[in-house]
Amino acid sequence: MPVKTETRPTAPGTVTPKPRPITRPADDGDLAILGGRPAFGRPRHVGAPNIPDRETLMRRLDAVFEGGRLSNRGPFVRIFEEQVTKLTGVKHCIAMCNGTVALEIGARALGLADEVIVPAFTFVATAHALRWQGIQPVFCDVDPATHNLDPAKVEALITPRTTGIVAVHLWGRPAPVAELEAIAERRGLRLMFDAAHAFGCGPAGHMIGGGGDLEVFSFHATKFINTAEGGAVVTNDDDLARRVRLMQNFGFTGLDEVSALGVNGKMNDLAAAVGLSSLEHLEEWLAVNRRNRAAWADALAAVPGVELQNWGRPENRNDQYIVAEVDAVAAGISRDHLVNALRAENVLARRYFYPGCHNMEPYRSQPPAGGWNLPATEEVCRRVMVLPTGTAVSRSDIARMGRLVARVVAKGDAVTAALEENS
Ligand code: T4K
Repeated sequence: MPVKTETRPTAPGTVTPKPRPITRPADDGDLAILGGRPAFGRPRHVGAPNIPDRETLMRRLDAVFEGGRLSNRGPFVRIFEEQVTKLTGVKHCIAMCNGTVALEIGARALGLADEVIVPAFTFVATAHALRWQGIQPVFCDVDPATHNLDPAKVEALITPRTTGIVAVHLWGRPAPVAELEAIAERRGLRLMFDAAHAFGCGPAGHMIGGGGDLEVFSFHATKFINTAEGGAVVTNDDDLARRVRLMQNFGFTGLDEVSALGVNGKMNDLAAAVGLSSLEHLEEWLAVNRRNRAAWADALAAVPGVELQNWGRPENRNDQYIVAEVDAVAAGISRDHLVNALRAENVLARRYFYPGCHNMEPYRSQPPAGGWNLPATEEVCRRVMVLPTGTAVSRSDIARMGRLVARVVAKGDAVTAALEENS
């Protein structure tokens, strides 16, 4: 095979990669996809939960049961909310049962209706939270360098029916907050940030959370700070906070008094106990995320066509996702074949957020006249591969997984032939 060099065009904000020859890794046995044994006996996941110190957690759970207050804003939920406001520097935090319901309530409290501009390159919950209440998501393209909404393309989609913008801080890297706030203000639109990935981005007191009208965190098990299931709305707007809290608790304003339409979006106290115990590890787990990212950067440095997404100032990111882009030409293997070969080794890489919300139902069946125009989203959907990280993954695991990526790439033709023969 000829020596390949990196030929990928660079996007603004990325460092120009140097051409580099393929280095052939030592071959230790056949790849699983070629008939060998899987390299890992136990799967390595993208979203394996970080588990807080169990003794402290068990003491908190005991206290919940002893106190007999399991839900309806018990003491642990209140402390959790306080801690989130302190860390983020945002005035109000309303803890929720999950991020999706938090987005739904946030959208409703903001009065979003008709059309709302949203990226298609996100977890489908961002779009579903709108559509669930009859709002039409209008999918906007992303910046291929950052994977976040492209403000210039947002402007072009605004119509008289547009009521708001929902931006996502994808992968735990800030979206262009100031630019989007300027557009929202100029055009009289509401602005909500889906910050499901973005807890702990930035230093304490200046963390992501105070952008737009409100922001929404997820504390799902797969997030690096988790409450098993959970989420939160954070906002600096007193009136909005009051409305969100009302909506989250059936609209109750007194024991027997309901003064607004509401649902049940409450976080329970067992979840908050998990959250508080997780928050005690915040700095430690951020350090693990950064350590793992550095280990992945080393492990992939010599692999042609597999590039770690490197956008954003390191101190502003939480690095909870390890996102690589695969250039099929430079790598000599497609992203999908690479992912499948790794999965056969029990390295459970993911294609998040393939194929893009616009290619999922109900959006796929109801494109606008002329179809969706999302070339950067399509391209990113073809290239992205998310790799295992978190406290369940060690540095030596990453070195081994990196060698596996290199071996799959080095055997790209054989792996492709094997996968295509079996399809
Ligand atoms: N907005 C954005 C941008 C989001 O990414 C999300 C959620 C939301 C909104 C909505 O927030 P929530 O309502 O979920 O709070 C997972 C998560 O379920 C989802 O929370 C997350 N984003 C999304 C990116 O990832 P799946 O369908 O990929 O989950 P699943 O079951 O395949 O799990 C992922 C990996 O984690 C697997 O390899 C297994 C492993 N895992 C998972 C769980 C739950 C574990 O090892 N242990 C576990 O307990 O969606």
